[in-house]
Amino acid sequence: MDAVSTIDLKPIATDKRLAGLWRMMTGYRLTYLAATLGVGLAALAKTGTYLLLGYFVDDVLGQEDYRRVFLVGLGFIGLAAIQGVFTYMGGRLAARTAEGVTLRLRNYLFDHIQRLPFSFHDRSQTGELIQRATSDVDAVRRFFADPVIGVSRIALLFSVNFVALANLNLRLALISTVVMPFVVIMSYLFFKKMSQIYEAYQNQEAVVSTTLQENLTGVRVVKAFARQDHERDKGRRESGEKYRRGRRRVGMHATYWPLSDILTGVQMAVGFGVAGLMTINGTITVGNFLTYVGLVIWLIWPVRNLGRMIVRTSTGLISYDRIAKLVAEDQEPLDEGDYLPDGSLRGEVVFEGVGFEYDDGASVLEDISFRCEAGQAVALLGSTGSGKTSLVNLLPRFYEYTGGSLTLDGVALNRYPRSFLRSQIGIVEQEPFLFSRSMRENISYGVGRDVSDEEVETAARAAAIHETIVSFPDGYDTLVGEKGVTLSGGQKQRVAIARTLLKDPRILILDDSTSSVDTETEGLIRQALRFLMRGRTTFIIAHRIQSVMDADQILVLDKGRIVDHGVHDELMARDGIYRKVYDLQARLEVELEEEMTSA
Ligand code: M5T
Ligand code: MG
Repeated sequence: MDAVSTIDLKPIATDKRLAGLWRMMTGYRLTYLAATLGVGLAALAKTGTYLLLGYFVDDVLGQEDYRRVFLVGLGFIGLAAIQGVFTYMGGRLAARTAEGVTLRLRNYLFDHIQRLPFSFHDRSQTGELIQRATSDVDAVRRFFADPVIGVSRIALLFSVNFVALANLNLRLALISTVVMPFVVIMSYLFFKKMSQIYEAYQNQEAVVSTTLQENLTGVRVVKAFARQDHERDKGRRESGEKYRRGRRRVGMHATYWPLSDILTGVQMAVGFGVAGLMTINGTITVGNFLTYVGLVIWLIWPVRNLGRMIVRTSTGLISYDRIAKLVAEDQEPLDEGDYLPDGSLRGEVVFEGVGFEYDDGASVLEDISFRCEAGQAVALLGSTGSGKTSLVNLLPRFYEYTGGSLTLDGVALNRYPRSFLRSQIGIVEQEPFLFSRSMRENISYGVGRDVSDEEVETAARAAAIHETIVSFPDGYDTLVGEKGVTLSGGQKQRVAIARTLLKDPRILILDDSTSSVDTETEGLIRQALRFLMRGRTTFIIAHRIQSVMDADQILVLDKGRIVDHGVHDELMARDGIYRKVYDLQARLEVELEEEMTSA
Protein backbone atom coordinates (compact mmCIF):
# COMPACT_ATOMS: atom_id res chain seq x y z
CA MET A 1 0.00 0.00 0.00
CA ASP A 2 1.33 3.37 -0.92
CA ALA A 3 1.69 5.96 1.74
CA VAL A 4 -1.09 8.43 1.32
CA SER A 5 -0.12 12.04 1.68
CA THR A 6 -2.40 14.08 3.87
CA ILE A 7 -3.75 17.44 2.86
CA ASP A 8 -6.10 19.83 4.58
CA LEU A 9 -9.52 19.18 3.14
CA LYS A 10 -11.25 21.91 5.11
CA PRO A 11 -11.41 24.27 2.09
CA ILE A 12 -13.74 21.89 0.24
CA ALA A 13 -16.43 23.18 2.57
CA THR A 14 -16.36 26.54 0.82
CA ASP A 15 -14.94 25.58 -2.58
CA LYS A 16 -17.20 25.33 -5.56
CA ARG A 17 -17.84 21.68 -6.39
CA LEU A 18 -15.36 21.44 -9.23
CA ALA A 19 -12.68 23.26 -7.29
CA GLY A 20 -13.29 21.00 -4.32
CA LEU A 21 -13.02 17.85 -6.40
CA TRP A 22 -9.91 19.20 -8.02
CA ARG A 23 -8.44 19.87 -4.60
CA MET A 24 -9.20 16.35 -3.50
CA MET A 25 -7.14 15.12 -6.43
CA THR A 26 -4.03 16.88 -5.14
CA GLY A 27 -1.04 14.64 -5.59
CA TYR A 28 -2.96 12.32 -7.89
CA ARG A 29 -3.54 14.65 -10.79
CA LEU A 30 -0.64 13.32 -12.84
CA THR A 31 -1.63 9.75 -12.17
CA TYR A 32 -5.14 10.60 -13.25
CA LEU A 33 -3.77 12.15 -16.41
CA ALA A 34 -1.77 8.99 -17.07
CA ALA A 35 -4.83 6.85 -16.43
CA THR A 36 -6.86 8.96 -18.83
CA LEU A 37 -4.13 8.73 -21.43
CA GLY A 38 -4.04 4.98 -20.92
CA VAL A 39 -7.73 4.38 -21.47
CA GLY A 40 -7.70 7.00 -24.25
CA LEU A 41 -4.91 5.20 -26.12
CA ALA A 42 -6.68 1.89 -25.70
CA ALA A 43 -9.80 3.42 -27.18
CA LEU A 44 -7.84 4.88 -30.09
CA ALA A 45 -6.31 1.49 -30.79
CA LYS A 46 -9.79 0.15 -31.24
CA THR A 47 -10.69 2.96 -33.63
CA GLY A 48 -7.49 2.09 -35.47
CA THR A 49 -8.63 -1.51 -35.75
CA TYR A 50 -11.75 -0.49 -37.72
CA LEU A 51 -9.76 1.79 -39.97
CA LEU A 52 -7.33 -1.03 -40.63
CA LEU A 53 -10.23 -3.35 -41.35
CA GLY A 54 -11.52 -0.97 -44.05
CA TYR A 55 -8.10 -0.75 -45.60
CA PHE A 56 -7.73 -4.51 -45.51
CA VAL A 57 -11.02 -5.12 -47.33
CA ASP A 58 -10.56 -2.39 -49.95
CA ASP A 59 -6.88 -2.45 -50.69
CA VAL A 60 -5.41 -5.76 -49.55
CA LEU A 61 -8.08 -8.36 -50.10
CA GLY A 62 -8.18 -9.69 -53.62
CA GLN A 63 -4.60 -8.71 -54.43
CA GLU A 64 -2.24 -11.56 -54.07
CA ASP A 65 0.24 -9.60 -51.97
CA TYR A 66 0.95 -11.92 -49.07
CA ARG A 67 3.48 -9.60 -47.56
CA ARG A 68 0.77 -6.97 -47.05
CA VAL A 69 -1.67 -9.53 -45.71
CA PHE A 70 0.97 -10.55 -43.22
CA LEU A 71 1.68 -6.93 -42.26
CA VAL A 72 -1.99 -6.13 -41.78
CA GLY A 73 -2.29 -9.24 -39.63
CA LEU A 74 0.59 -7.99 -37.52
CA GLY A 75 -1.14 -4.63 -37.35
CA PHE A 76 -4.30 -6.21 -35.94
CA ILE A 77 -2.29 -8.08 -33.36
CA GLY A 78 -0.34 -4.95 -32.46
CA LEU A 79 -3.48 -2.87 -32.03
CA ALA A 80 -5.08 -5.56 -29.90
CA ALA A 81 -1.96 -5.68 -27.75
CA ILE A 82 -1.94 -1.89 -27.34
CA GLN A 83 -5.58 -2.00 -26.41
CA GLY A 84 -5.03 -4.72 -23.83
CA VAL A 85 -1.96 -3.23 -22.24
CA PHE A 86 -3.34 0.28 -22.00
CA THR A 87 -6.75 -0.80 -20.78
CA TYR A 88 -5.02 -2.70 -18.02
CA MET A 89 -2.69 0.14 -17.11
CA GLY A 90 -5.38 2.79 -17.28
CA GLY A 91 -7.69 0.72 -15.15
CA ARG A 92 -5.05 0.08 -12.55
CA LEU A 93 -3.96 3.68 -12.32
CA ALA A 94 -7.54 4.86 -12.11
CA ALA A 95 -8.37 2.40 -9.35
CA ARG A 96 -5.25 3.22 -7.41
CA THR A 97 -5.88 6.92 -7.50
CA ALA A 98 -9.58 6.62 -6.71
CA GLU A 99 -8.70 4.45 -3.71
CA GLY A 100 -6.00 6.87 -2.64
CA VAL A 101 -8.24 9.89 -2.84
CA THR A 102 -10.94 8.14 -0.85
CA LEU A 103 -8.59 6.77 1.74
CA ARG A 104 -7.39 10.27 2.35
CA LEU A 105 -10.96 11.54 2.54
CA ARG A 106 -11.95 8.80 4.95
CA ASN A 107 -8.95 9.50 7.18
CA TYR A 108 -9.74 13.17 7.14
CA LEU A 109 -13.36 12.62 8.13
CA PHE A 110 -12.39 10.24 10.92
CA ASP A 111 -10.07 12.85 12.34
CA HIS A 112 -12.47 15.70 11.67
CA ILE A 113 -15.46 14.09 13.39
CA GLN A 114 -13.59 13.56 16.61
CA ARG A 115 -12.37 17.14 16.62
CA LEU A 116 -15.84 18.60 16.42
CA PRO A 117 -17.08 20.21 19.61
CA PHE A 118 -19.48 18.59 22.07
CA SER A 119 -22.20 20.94 20.92
CA PHE A 120 -21.99 19.38 17.45
CA HIS A 121 -22.21 15.84 18.77
CA ASP A 122 -25.12 16.81 20.99
CA ARG A 123 -27.20 17.53 17.90
CA SER A 124 -26.00 14.85 15.49
CA GLN A 125 -26.82 11.20 15.21
CA THR A 126 -24.11 8.60 15.29
CA GLY A 127 -25.73 6.49 12.58
CA GLU A 128 -25.81 9.43 10.22
CA LEU A 129 -22.16 10.27 10.84
CA ILE A 130 -21.17 6.67 10.22
CA GLN A 131 -23.05 6.75 6.95
CA ARG A 132 -21.26 9.87 5.79
CA ALA A 133 -17.90 8.33 6.57
CA THR A 134 -18.74 5.05 4.82
CA SER A 135 -21.49 4.99 2.23
CA ASP A 136 -21.05 8.57 1.06
CA VAL A 137 -17.30 8.21 0.86
CA ASP A 138 -17.84 5.10 -1.21
CA ALA A 139 -20.07 6.94 -3.66
CA VAL A 140 -17.32 9.51 -4.06
CA ARG A 141 -14.86 6.69 -4.68
CA ARG A 142 -17.03 5.27 -7.47
CA PHE A 143 -17.20 8.73 -8.94
CA PHE A 144 -13.42 9.06 -9.00
CA ALA A 145 -12.95 5.54 -10.25
CA ASP A 146 -15.12 5.91 -13.30
CA PRO A 147 -16.73 9.18 -14.48
CA VAL A 148 -13.74 11.39 -13.73
CA ILE A 149 -11.69 9.44 -16.24
CA GLY A 150 -14.65 8.36 -18.31
CA VAL A 151 -15.62 11.89 -19.24
CA SER A 152 -12.36 12.62 -21.00
CA ARG A 153 -12.42 9.16 -22.53
CA ILE A 154 -15.86 9.74 -23.98
CA ALA A 155 -14.89 13.18 -25.25
CA LEU A 156 -11.78 11.73 -26.87
CA LEU A 157 -13.57 8.75 -28.38
CA PHE A 158 -16.31 10.91 -29.67
CA SER A 159 -14.13 13.51 -31.33
CA VAL A 160 -11.65 11.03 -32.81
CA ASN A 161 -14.35 8.73 -34.10
CA PHE A 162 -16.26 11.64 -35.48
CA VAL A 163 -13.22 12.92 -37.35
CA ALA A 164 -12.56 9.41 -38.66
CA LEU A 165 -16.15 9.17 -39.84
CA ALA A 166 -16.08 12.63 -41.37
CA ASN A 167 -12.95 11.64 -43.20
CA LEU A 168 -14.82 8.71 -44.65
CA ASN A 169 -17.81 10.77 -45.63
CA LEU A 170 -18.95 14.00 -44.04
CA ARG A 171 -22.66 13.58 -44.78
CA LEU A 172 -22.63 10.11 -43.25
CA ALA A 173 -20.84 11.39 -40.16
CA LEU A 174 -23.48 14.07 -39.64
CA ILE A 175 -26.34 11.64 -40.12
CA SER A 176 -24.74 9.31 -37.60
CA THR A 177 -24.76 11.89 -34.87
CA VAL A 178 -28.16 13.40 -35.42
CA VAL A 179 -29.63 11.86 -32.25
CA MET A 180 -26.81 13.18 -30.09
CA PRO A 181 -28.56 16.38 -29.03
CA PHE A 182 -31.53 14.32 -27.88
CA VAL A 183 -29.30 11.99 -25.96
CA VAL A 184 -27.63 14.96 -24.30
CA ILE A 185 -30.95 16.54 -23.32
CA MET A 186 -32.30 13.26 -22.05
CA SER A 187 -29.14 12.63 -20.07
CA TYR A 188 -29.31 16.03 -18.49
CA LEU A 189 -32.90 15.50 -17.38
CA PHE A 190 -31.99 12.07 -16.11
CA PHE A 191 -29.07 13.52 -14.19
CA LYS A 192 -31.29 16.10 -12.50
CA LYS A 193 -33.95 13.61 -11.52
CA MET A 194 -31.44 11.00 -10.47
CA SER A 195 -29.71 13.46 -8.13
CA GLN A 196 -32.98 14.19 -6.34
CA ILE A 197 -33.92 10.57 -6.04
CA TYR A 198 -30.51 9.55 -4.83
CA GLU A 199 -30.45 12.28 -2.21
CA ALA A 200 -33.78 11.13 -0.83
CA TYR A 201 -32.51 7.57 -0.84
CA GLN A 202 -29.30 8.49 0.92
CA ASN A 203 -31.18 10.46 3.60
CA GLN A 204 -33.37 7.47 4.27
CA GLU A 205 -30.36 5.19 4.45
CA ALA A 206 -29.05 7.46 7.19
CA VAL A 207 -32.33 7.03 9.08
CA VAL A 208 -32.09 3.26 8.77
CA SER A 209 -28.53 3.15 10.01
CA THR A 210 -29.36 5.47 12.91
CA THR A 211 -32.27 3.25 13.86
CA LEU A 212 -30.09 0.17 13.80
CA GLN A 213 -27.27 1.83 15.71
CA GLU A 214 -29.66 3.06 18.40
CA ASN A 215 -31.26 -0.32 18.75
CA LEU A 216 -27.91 -2.01 19.18
CA THR A 217 -26.76 0.50 21.75
CA GLY A 218 -30.05 0.30 23.56
CA VAL A 219 -30.60 -3.42 23.21
CA ARG A 220 -30.80 -3.84 26.98
CA VAL A 221 -33.54 -1.29 27.32
CA VAL A 222 -35.44 -2.81 24.44
CA LYS A 223 -35.33 -6.22 26.06
CA ALA A 224 -36.05 -4.95 29.55
CA PHE A 225 -39.21 -3.24 28.36
CA ALA A 226 -40.09 -6.10 26.02
CA ARG A 227 -40.32 -3.62 23.16
CA GLN A 228 -38.92 -5.93 20.48
CA ASP A 229 -42.13 -5.92 18.48
CA HIS A 230 -42.39 -2.18 18.58
CA GLU A 231 -38.76 -1.78 17.53
CA ARG A 232 -39.13 -4.39 14.81
CA ASP A 233 -42.10 -2.49 13.38
CA LYS A 234 -40.19 0.75 13.50
CA GLY A 235 -37.24 -0.88 11.75
CA ARG A 236 -39.56 -2.32 9.11
CA ARG A 237 -41.17 1.02 8.52
CA GLU A 238 -37.86 2.76 7.94
CA SER A 239 -36.48 -0.08 5.83
CA GLY A 240 -39.71 -0.14 3.87
CA GLU A 241 -39.28 3.53 3.08
CA LYS A 242 -35.73 2.88 1.99
CA TYR A 243 -37.00 0.06 -0.23
CA ARG A 244 -39.57 2.36 -1.85
CA ARG A 245 -36.98 5.03 -2.49
CA GLY A 246 -34.58 2.39 -3.77
CA ARG A 247 -37.25 1.17 -6.17
CA ARG A 248 -37.76 4.66 -7.47
CA ARG A 249 -34.04 4.79 -8.06
CA VAL A 250 -33.95 1.52 -9.96
CA GLY A 251 -37.08 2.60 -11.80
CA MET A 252 -35.22 5.62 -13.10
CA HIS A 253 -32.48 3.39 -14.47
CA ALA A 254 -35.09 1.15 -16.00
CA THR A 255 -36.60 4.07 -17.89
CA TYR A 256 -33.34 5.52 -19.04
CA TRP A 257 -31.81 2.39 -20.56
CA PRO A 258 -34.58 1.45 -23.02
CA LEU A 259 -35.04 5.08 -24.03
CA SER A 260 -31.39 5.52 -24.82
CA ASP A 261 -31.35 2.11 -26.50
CA ILE A 262 -34.25 3.07 -28.73
CA LEU A 263 -32.60 6.36 -29.65
CA THR A 264 -29.29 4.74 -30.46
CA GLY A 265 -31.06 1.87 -32.21
CA VAL A 266 -32.89 4.28 -34.52
CA GLN A 267 -29.61 6.04 -35.06
CA MET A 268 -27.87 2.86 -36.16
CA ALA A 269 -30.73 1.72 -38.36
CA VAL A 270 -30.82 5.02 -40.23
CA GLY A 271 -27.04 5.23 -40.47
CA PHE A 272 -26.61 1.64 -41.69
CA GLY A 273 -29.43 2.11 -44.19
CA VAL A 274 -27.93 5.24 -45.68
CA ALA A 275 -24.44 3.77 -45.66
CA GLY A 276 -25.77 0.59 -47.29
CA LEU A 277 -27.41 2.59 -50.09
CA MET A 278 -24.24 4.61 -50.57
CA THR A 279 -22.22 1.40 -50.88
CA ILE A 280 -24.65 -0.04 -53.45
CA ASN A 281 -24.55 3.06 -55.64
CA GLY A 282 -20.80 3.25 -55.25
CA THR A 283 -20.40 6.47 -53.25
CA ILE A 284 -18.37 4.56 -50.68
CA THR A 285 -16.47 1.31 -50.85
CA VAL A 286 -17.26 -1.96 -49.05
CA GLY A 287 -14.22 -1.34 -46.86
CA ASN A 288 -15.62 2.09 -46.02
CA PHE A 289 -18.91 0.47 -45.11
CA LEU A 290 -17.27 -2.00 -42.74
CA THR A 291 -15.19 0.72 -41.14
CA TYR A 292 -18.30 2.81 -40.83
CA VAL A 293 -20.27 0.08 -39.09
CA GLY A 294 -17.42 -0.56 -36.67
CA LEU A 295 -16.92 3.10 -35.90
CA VAL A 296 -20.61 3.79 -35.40
CA ILE A 297 -21.00 0.93 -32.99
CA TRP A 298 -17.87 2.14 -31.28
CA LEU A 299 -19.29 5.68 -31.22
CA ILE A 300 -22.58 4.52 -29.79
CA TRP A 301 -20.83 2.66 -27.02
CA PRO A 302 -19.86 5.74 -25.01
CA VAL A 303 -23.39 7.01 -25.40
CA ARG A 304 -24.77 3.83 -23.94
CA ASN A 305 -22.22 4.02 -21.19
CA LEU A 306 -23.34 7.54 -20.46
CA GLY A 307 -26.19 6.27 -18.31
CA ARG A 308 -23.89 4.57 -15.85
CA MET A 309 -21.62 7.56 -15.78
CA ILE A 310 -24.52 9.86 -15.09
CA VAL A 311 -25.66 7.71 -12.20
CA ARG A 312 -22.20 7.63 -10.74
CA THR A 313 -21.74 11.32 -11.25
CA SER A 314 -25.03 12.35 -9.69
CA THR A 315 -24.62 10.01 -6.73
CA GLY A 316 -20.98 10.96 -6.33
CA LEU A 317 -21.78 14.66 -6.33
CA ILE A 318 -24.68 14.36 -3.91
CA SER A 319 -22.51 12.36 -1.54
CA TYR A 320 -19.74 14.86 -2.05
CA ASP A 321 -22.12 17.65 -1.01
CA ARG A 322 -23.16 15.73 2.08
CA ILE A 323 -19.54 15.25 3.02
CA ALA A 324 -18.71 18.90 2.34
CA LYS A 325 -21.49 19.88 4.71
CA LEU A 326 -19.89 17.82 7.44
CA VAL A 327 -16.45 19.23 6.65
CA ALA A 328 -17.95 22.72 6.96
CA GLU A 329 -18.58 22.14 10.67
CA ASP A 330 -15.92 23.95 12.63
CA GLN A 331 -13.49 21.90 14.62
CA GLU A 332 -12.86 22.73 18.20
CA PRO A 333 -9.69 24.82 18.10
CA LEU A 334 -7.54 22.82 20.49
CA ASP A 335 -4.48 25.00 20.45
CA GLU A 336 -6.15 28.37 20.20
CA GLY A 337 -5.55 30.68 23.15
CA ASP A 338 -3.21 33.53 23.88
CA TYR A 339 -2.04 32.44 27.29
CA LEU A 340 0.16 29.44 27.93
CA PRO A 341 1.74 29.18 31.37
CA ASP A 342 5.33 28.02 31.68
CA GLY A 343 4.73 25.03 33.86
CA SER A 344 1.62 23.44 35.17
CA LEU A 345 -1.39 25.04 36.73
CA ARG A 346 -1.58 25.88 40.40
CA GLY A 347 -5.28 25.27 40.39
CA GLU A 348 -6.94 28.39 41.74
CA VAL A 349 -10.42 28.67 40.28
CA VAL A 350 -12.65 31.72 40.57
CA PHE A 351 -16.23 31.87 39.34
CA GLU A 352 -17.83 35.31 39.27
CA GLY A 353 -21.43 35.53 38.23
CA VAL A 354 -20.92 32.74 35.68
CA GLY A 355 -23.91 31.90 33.52
CA PHE A 356 -24.23 29.11 31.02
CA GLU A 357 -26.72 27.76 28.54
CA TYR A 358 -26.58 24.98 25.97
CA ASP A 359 -27.14 25.67 22.28
CA ASP A 360 -30.88 25.30 22.71
CA GLY A 361 -30.89 28.50 24.76
CA ALA A 362 -32.32 27.26 28.03
CA SER A 363 -30.39 28.68 30.95
CA VAL A 364 -28.63 25.95 32.91
CA LEU A 365 -26.35 27.88 35.25
CA GLU A 366 -26.99 31.33 36.62
CA ASP A 367 -24.88 33.69 38.64
CA ILE A 368 -22.41 31.11 39.92
CA SER A 369 -19.82 32.74 42.17
CA PHE A 370 -17.27 31.08 44.40
CA ARG A 371 -13.55 31.02 44.90
CA CYS A 372 -11.47 27.90 45.21
CA GLU A 373 -7.86 28.19 46.33
CA ALA A 374 -5.22 26.04 44.73
CA GLY A 375 -5.25 22.56 46.24
CA GLN A 376 -8.68 22.83 47.77
CA ALA A 377 -11.40 20.26 47.47
CA VAL A 378 -14.77 21.60 46.41
CA ALA A 379 -17.82 19.43 46.70
CA LEU A 380 -20.95 19.94 44.65
CA LEU A 381 -24.22 18.67 45.91
CA GLY A 382 -27.64 19.11 44.45
CA SER A 383 -30.65 17.36 43.08
CA THR A 384 -30.52 15.70 39.71
CA GLY A 385 -30.53 18.15 36.84
CA SER A 386 -29.37 21.02 39.03
CA GLY A 387 -26.36 21.67 36.78
CA LYS A 388 -23.44 20.01 38.55
CA THR A 389 -22.11 18.21 35.49
CA SER A 390 -22.65 21.30 33.39
CA LEU A 391 -20.63 23.34 35.86
CA VAL A 392 -17.56 21.11 35.90
CA ASN A 393 -17.71 20.63 32.12
CA LEU A 394 -16.87 24.31 31.77
CA LEU A 395 -13.40 23.84 33.23
CA PRO A 396 -11.81 21.74 30.42
CA ARG A 397 -13.76 24.00 28.03
CA PHE A 398 -16.01 21.22 26.78
CA TYR A 399 -18.52 24.03 26.58
CA GLU A 400 -17.98 27.79 26.79
CA TYR A 401 -19.61 29.74 29.61
CA THR A 402 -21.94 32.38 28.31
CA GLY A 403 -21.81 35.01 31.02
CA GLY A 404 -19.79 36.35 33.94
CA SER A 405 -16.10 35.64 34.43
CA LEU A 406 -14.27 32.44 35.13
CA THR A 407 -10.57 32.54 35.89
CA LEU A 408 -7.91 29.94 36.44
CA ASP A 409 -4.81 31.08 38.32
CA GLY A 410 -6.04 34.61 37.77
CA VAL A 411 -6.30 34.31 33.97
CA ALA A 412 -9.57 34.13 32.07
CA LEU A 413 -10.31 30.50 31.29
CA ASN A 414 -10.96 31.12 27.61
CA ARG A 415 -7.46 32.49 27.13
CA TYR A 416 -5.96 29.05 27.76
CA PRO A 417 -5.69 26.64 24.83
CA ARG A 418 -8.08 23.75 25.28
CA SER A 419 -5.33 21.20 24.77
CA PHE A 420 -3.41 22.66 27.69
CA LEU A 421 -6.45 22.69 29.96
CA ARG A 422 -7.25 19.11 29.08
CA SER A 423 -3.71 18.00 29.80
CA GLN A 424 -3.96 19.59 33.24
CA ILE A 425 -7.49 18.63 34.16
CA GLY A 426 -8.53 15.06 34.76
CA ILE A 427 -12.18 14.25 34.68
CA VAL A 428 -13.87 11.05 35.68
CA GLU A 429 -17.09 11.27 33.75
CA GLN A 430 -20.44 10.48 35.22
CA GLU A 431 -20.91 7.66 32.74
CA PRO A 432 -17.37 6.60 31.94
CA PHE A 433 -16.65 4.96 28.63
CA LEU A 434 -14.08 2.22 28.25
CA PHE A 435 -12.58 1.12 24.97
CA SER A 436 -12.61 -2.44 23.68
CA ARG A 437 -8.97 -2.78 24.62
CA SER A 438 -7.07 -4.36 27.48
CA MET A 439 -7.35 -3.17 31.07
CA ARG A 440 -3.81 -1.86 30.88
CA GLU A 441 -4.49 0.13 27.73
CA ASN A 442 -7.65 1.55 29.21
CA ILE A 443 -5.89 2.71 32.33
CA SER A 444 -2.87 4.16 30.56
CA TYR A 445 -5.09 5.78 27.95
CA GLY A 446 -4.19 9.36 27.22
CA VAL A 447 -1.25 9.67 29.56
CA GLY A 448 0.80 10.71 26.58
CA ARG A 449 3.98 8.88 27.57
CA ASP A 450 5.14 5.36 28.18
CA VAL A 451 4.01 4.12 31.54
CA SER A 452 5.41 1.20 33.46
CA ASP A 453 3.29 -1.68 34.67
CA GLU A 454 3.99 -0.56 38.25
CA GLU A 455 2.47 2.84 37.62
CA VAL A 456 -0.63 1.26 36.11
CA GLU A 457 -0.91 -1.01 39.10
CA THR A 458 -0.49 1.79 41.61
CA ALA A 459 -3.28 3.73 39.97
CA ALA A 460 -5.47 0.65 39.93
CA ARG A 461 -4.82 0.02 43.60
CA ALA A 462 -5.75 3.59 44.46
CA ALA A 463 -8.98 3.17 42.59
CA ALA A 464 -9.65 -0.13 44.42
CA ILE A 465 -9.81 -2.08 41.17
CA HIS A 466 -6.47 -3.93 41.28
CA GLU A 467 -7.86 -6.97 43.08
CA THR A 468 -10.67 -7.29 40.58
CA ILE A 469 -8.31 -7.04 37.62
CA VAL A 470 -5.89 -9.69 38.85
CA SER A 471 -8.80 -12.01 39.51
CA PHE A 472 -9.40 -12.20 35.74
CA PRO A 473 -7.43 -14.97 34.04
CA ASP A 474 -5.52 -12.53 31.83
CA GLY A 475 -5.01 -9.91 34.53
CA TYR A 476 -4.12 -6.55 33.09
CA ASP A 477 -4.27 -7.99 29.57
CA THR A 478 -7.95 -8.83 29.92
CA LEU A 479 -9.96 -7.29 27.15
CA VAL A 480 -12.75 -4.95 28.17
CA GLY A 481 -16.07 -4.59 26.39
CA GLU A 482 -17.62 -6.19 23.38
CA LYS A 483 -15.09 -8.96 22.83
CA GLY A 484 -13.91 -9.19 26.40
CA VAL A 485 -15.26 -9.11 29.92
CA THR A 486 -18.30 -7.05 30.71
CA LEU A 487 -17.61 -4.90 33.73
CA SER A 488 -20.18 -3.82 36.26
CA GLY A 489 -21.04 -0.15 36.56
CA GLY A 490 -18.91 0.24 39.69
CA GLN A 491 -15.95 -1.60 38.15
CA LYS A 492 -16.09 0.66 35.12
CA GLN A 493 -16.10 3.72 37.34
CA ARG A 494 -13.07 2.46 39.16
CA VAL A 495 -11.14 1.77 35.96
CA ALA A 496 -12.03 5.31 34.91
CA ILE A 497 -10.76 6.66 38.23
CA ALA A 498 -7.50 4.75 37.80
CA ARG A 499 -7.16 6.15 34.28
CA THR A 500 -7.57 9.70 35.52
CA LEU A 501 -5.27 9.26 38.49
CA LEU A 502 -2.52 7.95 36.27
CA LYS A 503 -2.78 11.09 34.21
CA ASP A 504 -1.77 12.94 37.37
CA PRO A 505 -3.78 16.08 36.64
CA ARG A 506 -3.47 19.36 38.52
CA ILE A 507 -7.23 19.64 38.70
CA LEU A 508 -9.20 16.52 39.40
CA ILE A 509 -12.90 16.29 38.68
CA LEU A 510 -14.91 13.37 40.00
CA ASP A 511 -18.41 13.53 38.62
CA ASP A 512 -20.48 11.20 40.72
CA SER A 513 -17.68 8.69 40.34
CA THR A 514 -18.65 6.51 43.23
CA SER A 515 -22.37 6.40 42.62
CA SER A 516 -22.23 2.79 41.46
CA VAL A 517 -20.04 1.33 44.14
CA ASP A 518 -21.10 0.00 47.51
CA THR A 519 -20.44 1.98 50.66
CA GLU A 520 -17.48 -0.14 51.64
CA THR A 521 -15.69 0.23 48.32
CA GLU A 522 -16.52 3.89 48.34
CA GLY A 523 -14.80 4.16 51.68
CA LEU A 524 -11.71 2.49 50.23
CA ILE A 525 -11.65 4.81 47.26
CA ARG A 526 -12.21 7.82 49.45
CA GLN A 527 -9.23 6.87 51.60
CA ALA A 528 -7.01 6.45 48.57
CA LEU A 529 -8.29 9.66 47.07
CA ARG A 530 -7.69 11.63 50.22
CA PHE A 531 -4.03 10.95 49.72
CA LEU A 532 -4.15 11.64 46.00
CA MET A 533 -6.18 14.80 46.31
CA ARG A 534 -3.48 16.37 48.39
CA GLY A 535 -1.93 19.27 46.55
CA ARG A 536 -4.39 19.32 43.70
CA THR A 537 -7.61 21.16 43.25
CA THR A 538 -10.44 18.70 43.29
CA PHE A 539 -14.08 18.95 42.40
CA ILE A 540 -16.22 16.17 43.78
CA ILE A 541 -19.77 15.63 42.79
CA ALA A 542 -21.59 13.15 44.95
CA HIS A 543 -24.96 12.36 46.33
CA ARG A 544 -23.76 10.83 49.58
CA ILE A 545 -23.02 13.37 52.26
CA GLN A 546 -20.20 11.15 53.52
CA SER A 547 -18.27 11.69 50.31
CA VAL A 548 -18.50 15.44 50.50
CA MET A 549 -18.42 16.34 54.16
CA ASP A 550 -14.62 16.58 54.36
CA ALA A 551 -14.37 19.02 51.50
CA ASP A 552 -12.89 22.47 52.05
CA GLN A 553 -16.08 23.96 50.76
CA ILE A 554 -19.40 22.57 49.77
CA LEU A 555 -21.66 24.15 47.15
CA VAL A 556 -25.30 23.25 47.19
CA LEU A 557 -26.90 23.70 43.77
CA ASP A 558 -30.52 23.96 42.89
CA LYS A 559 -31.91 24.72 39.46
CA GLY A 560 -28.59 26.09 38.26
CA ARG A 561 -27.98 28.38 41.19
CA ILE A 562 -25.86 28.12 44.32
CA VAL A 563 -28.37 28.06 47.13
CA ASP A 564 -25.95 27.31 49.94
CA HIS A 565 -22.23 27.42 50.41
CA GLY A 566 -19.86 26.61 53.27
CA VAL A 567 -18.13 23.79 55.13
CA HIS A 568 -19.97 20.87 56.63
CA ASP A 569 -20.42 22.36 60.08
CA GLU A 570 -21.65 25.67 58.76
CA LEU A 571 -24.15 24.02 56.49
CA MET A 572 -25.32 21.76 59.27
CA ALA A 573 -25.88 24.76 61.52
CA ARG A 574 -28.23 26.25 58.96
CA ASP A 575 -31.54 24.63 58.44
CA GLY A 576 -31.24 24.29 54.67
CA ILE A 577 -31.28 21.61 51.99
CA TYR A 578 -27.93 20.25 53.14
CA ARG A 579 -29.14 19.57 56.62
CA LYS A 580 -32.28 17.96 55.26
CA VAL A 581 -30.31 15.65 52.99
CA TYR A 582 -27.97 14.80 55.83
CA ASP A 583 -30.79 13.93 58.20
CA LEU A 584 -32.52 11.87 55.56
CA GLN A 585 -29.42 9.88 54.72
CA ALA A 586 -28.51 9.39 58.37
CA ARG A 587 -32.00 8.15 59.15
CA LEU A 588 -31.94 5.79 56.21
CA GLU A 589 -28.64 4.38 57.32
CA VAL A 590 -29.86 3.82 60.86
CA GLU A 591 -33.00 2.14 59.58
CA LEU A 592 -30.97 -0.03 57.26
CA GLU A 593 -28.69 -1.07 60.07
CA GLU A 594 -31.62 -1.88 62.34
CA GLU A 595 -33.23 -3.94 59.64
CA MET A 596 -30.05 -5.86 59.02
CA THR A 597 -29.42 -6.60 62.69
CA SER A 598 -33.02 -7.61 63.36
CA ALA A 599 -33.08 -9.90 60.36
C1 M5T B 1 -28.47 20.35 33.98
C2 M5T B 1 -29.42 20.09 30.67
C3 M5T B 1 -30.19 19.01 31.39
C4 M5T B 1 -30.52 19.65 32.73
C5 M5T B 1 -29.47 20.70 32.91
C6 M5T B 1 -25.24 17.41 30.13
C7 M5T B 1 -26.37 18.24 29.51
C8 M5T B 1 -27.38 18.75 30.30
N1 M5T B 1 -28.38 19.52 29.78
C9 M5T B 1 -28.42 19.79 28.42
O1 M5T B 1 -29.31 20.49 27.95
N2 M5T B 1 -27.44 19.29 27.60
C10 M5T B 1 -26.40 18.53 28.11
O2 M5T B 1 -25.53 18.08 27.33
O3 M5T B 1 -28.77 20.83 31.66
O4 M5T B 1 -27.92 19.08 33.71
P1 M5T B 1 -26.65 18.47 34.46
O5 M5T B 1 -25.62 19.50 34.57
O6 M5T B 1 -26.26 17.24 33.75
O7 M5T B 1 -27.25 18.13 35.91
P2 M5T B 1 -26.57 17.37 37.13
O8 M5T B 1 -25.23 16.87 36.77
O9 M5T B 1 -26.68 18.23 38.30
O10 M5T B 1 -27.57 16.14 37.33
P3 M5T B 1 -27.26 14.64 37.82
O11 M5T B 1 -28.48 13.87 37.42
O12 M5T B 1 -26.06 14.17 37.13
O13 M5T B 1 -27.13 14.66 39.30
O14 M5T B 1 -31.77 20.30 32.66
O15 M5T B 1 -31.35 18.72 30.68
MG1 MG C 1 -24.46 15.04 36.39
